[in-house]
Amino acid sequence: MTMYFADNAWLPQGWNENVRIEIDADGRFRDVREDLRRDGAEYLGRYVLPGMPNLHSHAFQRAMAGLAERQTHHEDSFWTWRETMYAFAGSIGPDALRAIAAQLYVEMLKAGYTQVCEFHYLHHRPDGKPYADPATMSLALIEAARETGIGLTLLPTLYMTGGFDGRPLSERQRRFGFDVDGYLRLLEQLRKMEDSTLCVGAALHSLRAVPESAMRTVLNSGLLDAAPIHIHIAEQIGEVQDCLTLRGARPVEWLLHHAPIDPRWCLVHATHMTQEETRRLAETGAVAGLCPTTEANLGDGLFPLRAYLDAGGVIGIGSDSHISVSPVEELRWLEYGQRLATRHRNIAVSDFSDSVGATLWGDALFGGAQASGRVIGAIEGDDSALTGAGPRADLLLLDHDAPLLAARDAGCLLDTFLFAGNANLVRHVMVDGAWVVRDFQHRDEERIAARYRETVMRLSDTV
Ligand code: NGQ
Ligand code: ZN
Repeated sequence: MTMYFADNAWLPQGWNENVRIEIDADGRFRDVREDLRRDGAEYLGRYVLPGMPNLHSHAFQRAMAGLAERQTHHEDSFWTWRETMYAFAGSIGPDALRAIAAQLYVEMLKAGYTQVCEFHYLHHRPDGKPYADPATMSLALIEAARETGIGLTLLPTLYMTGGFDGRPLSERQRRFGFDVDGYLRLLEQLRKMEDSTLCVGAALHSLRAVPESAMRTVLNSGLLDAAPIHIHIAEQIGEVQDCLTLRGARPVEWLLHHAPIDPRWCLVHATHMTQEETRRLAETGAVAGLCPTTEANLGDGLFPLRAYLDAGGVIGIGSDSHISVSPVEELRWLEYGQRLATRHRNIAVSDFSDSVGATLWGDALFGGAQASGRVIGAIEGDDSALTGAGPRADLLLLDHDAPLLAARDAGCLLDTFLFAGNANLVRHVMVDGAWVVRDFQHRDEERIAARYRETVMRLSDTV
């Protein structure tokens, strides 16, 4: 049992002063109370925040950041980027995946993400044949997460067709493909590995890649019960048009009609929605998984944030293609996109807070935790003293020595952090009760970076 003390901590109702945080030997919050004296507790610092969940990641794509920013066609688009991405994906085996993911997870932790949802579809060998153990690539991600200490929500992804018309997978897509039975066996195998830092959910790659009957079989399999279910949806206009043509409805509209959308679901992107879809999605309590830096990078479009928040919608953030790995940048882009489009300021505020930074950080914590499964996303005590299992102790400390944060009280701290924090302000990070980042350094960053360098050097020889 360790007792910590912070001058200010972000508790479920917002900032509180003089907070004592008790963490038990199992890495769980036991008791959290404000307005107390330090009384011999270990001093944490001035500003303690819950760790941020990253609700959408394709880890392997981190190693191609910067390799798709040159014109390949007169009208480069999401679809031409996807060809570059597929070519790159073809070079990644289990060792490379582990090395890339571990480096990425170190960067995530240093930026303040303490949980990552891996939307994982790189299942088989590049030629499409399964590995001897069909979970080989999933296991590489689990190992990478364990090495770095980040919490992982693994979302093995069902991918079956190359488009709404049910066409077979292209050659480059073949390694993503599973039939439903094989997929359910993989889920079952991985579910057995769950522990305090590993949660296994499920993902349907997209309506393009999963036929309706397969979707039903997975949803009715009884394997998912309370597990999170993620799906890519309505990211591109082309997808909306194809869905209208072949299924007679827009993607979000179709999904709301044909699947039991509820708070277990995370709809990734949900960029292109009518007002009606926006309101109806918000009413389900599902999470809209927003990935603003990737959506900007790929030219996707802008999510209808104000209308969705007005309807009570839940949001979270993901770094997706990892063109950027920073919750600060995701949330800043989310707000700036809206400002540029509407020519107004201070869009993401709520009845609870007029601060954009506090609203966005708080909303993304809540929705990110919901999309991650069993993570709480809050610093709070164990109400159920009977179970003895409080929320997992994940937190981060901002660098209170940074000149930028001088003369900032809690009221404008998150606004300063999100809008002006370009140099990283995340100084220490704890996951599951253990320090993984201390004074801006991850506990194993040199070894992991050396292995990453070697790996990508080798890849660049082969691609
Ligand atoms: C993915 N990424 O699965 O990695 C997708 C591209 C697709 C994003 N949508 C492939 N950002 O959607 O078909
Ligand atoms: Zn994605």
